[in-house]
Amino acid sequence: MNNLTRESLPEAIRQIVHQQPITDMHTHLYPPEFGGLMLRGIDELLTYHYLVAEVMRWSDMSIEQFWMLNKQEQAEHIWQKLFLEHSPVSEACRGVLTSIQAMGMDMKSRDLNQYRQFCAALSAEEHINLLLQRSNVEHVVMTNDVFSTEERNVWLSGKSIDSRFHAVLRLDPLLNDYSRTKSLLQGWGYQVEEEWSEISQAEVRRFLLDWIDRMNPLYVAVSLPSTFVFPDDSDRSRLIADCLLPVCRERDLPFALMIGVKNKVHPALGDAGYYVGKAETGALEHLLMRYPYNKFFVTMLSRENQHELTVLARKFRNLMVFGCWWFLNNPVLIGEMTRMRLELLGTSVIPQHSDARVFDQLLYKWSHSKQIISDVLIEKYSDIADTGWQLEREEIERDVADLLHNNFWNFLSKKLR
Ligand code: RAT
Ligand code: ZN
Repeated sequence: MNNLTRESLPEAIRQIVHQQPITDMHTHLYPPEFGGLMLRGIDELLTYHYLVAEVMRWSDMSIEQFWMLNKQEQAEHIWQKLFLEHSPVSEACRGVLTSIQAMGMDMKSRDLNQYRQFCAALSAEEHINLLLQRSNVEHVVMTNDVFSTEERNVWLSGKSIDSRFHAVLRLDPLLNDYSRTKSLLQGWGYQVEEEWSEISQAEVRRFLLDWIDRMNPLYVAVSLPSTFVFPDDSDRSRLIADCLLPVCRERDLPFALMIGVKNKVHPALGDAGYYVGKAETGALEHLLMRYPYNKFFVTMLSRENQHELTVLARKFRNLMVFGCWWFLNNPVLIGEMTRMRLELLGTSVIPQHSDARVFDQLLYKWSHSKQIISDVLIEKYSDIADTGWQLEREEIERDVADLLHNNFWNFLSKKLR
């Protein structure tokens, strides 16, 4: 055993966190096999929807005019407004700078064309390999929307997929818009009826099982509005109770619930137009209590829900809390949430996921979060060292591996009975 002194602790923790390979359990990244769905490079970084929302606060053009620009022009507009005319202090802006810096580009030049040339000189495979290696991300968990024609066609083509990438069956259109999705299912040969009948149930289950067999997902996921209730007299509740939960249990797949979105309060902004709402945790309590043999990954979007969610995880071992999602992925909130989770749950959480959409974002999303996770760990280990508890390097390495890697994989294989 390798004892750590109070003095050597900060440096040792930073090193351990830095060296720990990551399983990124929720991203929107795709390997090159998915063609145009794979995003990389400076123009994609700058047109990230988090920055589209920010640029409209300064922009003198309307959002409609902005969407008429091509990608490079949009990127230039964002660079001009958010980086040159104002200092890029927001988290999403800072992220672009961290990513540029981490790729070894010249920070002084502020020249987009130079950054473009750097990316263009790399093949997609070279670029991805470099980014995965520099961010120390070992496993990338995707978000796979089988209701998108582009994505569905890749799966139907039967292409084999880079083994560092793992599928997730994402079901928002099924659970949030069943009246429209029904006709898609019918068109694909599933005999769902207008009524919620035994036949409809069996056919939705058949659809789910077919896609599980095809994609081999690590879990099934949905993003839910802040108004989510369960059970109730809705298509969504019927689908969850009669199809999702039985299928997940049969295949031993966790069901990931991402709760708290307010649908497009400003639709013209596209992906940037969503908002956040505080949810009731009653639905979750019911699911955890009533379905003890199903496993649930849960993240919530509202800061106000974080305490309830963390306390709930103290009651149910079939709940794994994960990530600081979307509007919570800011240093001040990551720090607060990570500290609270460690204080209430010890290391039995998954503190972060990247939600990256553009490969280069892995560099900043993880380096920024690792810095905060390290700070919180230094504080927590120092507190226990103050009691006289001996800190062993190997034990801290074990804990950090749990947080950034093993808790995810162990939860997948966890047997609940
Ligand atoms: O954070 C985001 O990129 C959001 O737009 C959403 O994609 C969210 O993460 C989700 O998975 O629904
Ligand atoms: Zn996401």
